[in-house]
Amino acid sequence: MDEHGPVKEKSVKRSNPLGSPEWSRGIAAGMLAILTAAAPLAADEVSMTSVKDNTLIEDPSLALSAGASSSFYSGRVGSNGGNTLRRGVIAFDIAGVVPEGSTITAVTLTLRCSKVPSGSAAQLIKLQRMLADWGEGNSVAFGGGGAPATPGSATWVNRFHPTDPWTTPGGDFSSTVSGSVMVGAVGNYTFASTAAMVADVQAWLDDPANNFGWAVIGNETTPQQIRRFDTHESALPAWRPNLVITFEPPSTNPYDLNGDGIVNGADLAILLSEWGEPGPADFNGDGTVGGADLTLLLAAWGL
Ligand SMILES: [Ca+2]
Ligand SMILES: [Ca+2]
Ligand SMILES: [Ca+2]
Repeated sequence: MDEHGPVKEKSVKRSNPLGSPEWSRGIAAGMLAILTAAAPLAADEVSMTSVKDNTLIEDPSLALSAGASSSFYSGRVGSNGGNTLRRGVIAFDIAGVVPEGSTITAVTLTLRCSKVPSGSAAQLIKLQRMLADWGEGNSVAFGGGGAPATPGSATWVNRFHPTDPWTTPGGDFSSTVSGSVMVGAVGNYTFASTAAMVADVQAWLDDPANNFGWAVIGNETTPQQIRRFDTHESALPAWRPNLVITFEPPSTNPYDLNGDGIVNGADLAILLSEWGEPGPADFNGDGTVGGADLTLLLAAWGL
């Protein structure tokens, strides 16, 4: 296309095969309308278990934890435990697994319920995004009562025992419920993907420093409706929490100017908007966007 060789800016404009910039944009808009049904993007899927999980234990000592246990609890215990609350906390290393710049399209979380109080009907279990960091520590408890908190463990009052308190005892988490599932008998339960869960995971990918995971909240009103779930310390890998993420990886095609996974009218519109000027569409690096760059983009059309 660039058979005219090096040209001055004025000549570049004259060589624009699509006419004036205004007319070009009109063509681009028309092409956009025609080409909106782009080829589907390739989706990838990864699964991972939690990197940390723990139980926040409401108790008089306020210094109990269970970060290294094979279970966490959600709900209110019975009178033997003083009718106190338990809240699960769970986090995943998203940025270590999903490529930076990806677009998350679906998220499901499967937890295995391992114990149910006798006579308890199915209970709603909710995910709510944690707003502050917290520690797993090394406390091992063999029941819902917890064990003395080791340094760095999350407790009811501290994010990291014994020095860093939550803003609100019981944990700092969003009031928005990102996802939920009814949990009845022992078995696997999957939180179906929601827009809020997708938004949470996208935010954790884009800003790992603010990835604190979810609180797993059970029935906090009625005692003895509590649920026990397996953690990543569970002996059986199949019982560990399993987060499945579907995502579109970032485009590696330089002609895909808007990064949506395909070269089409939207990218042409960007190129035309930069016509005669420097810009990302200056594919051949000669300083301005022109006919040679248009040829390169058209050669990559649909890819
Ligand atoms: Ca744990
Ligand atoms: Ca594109
Ligand atoms: Ca160029």
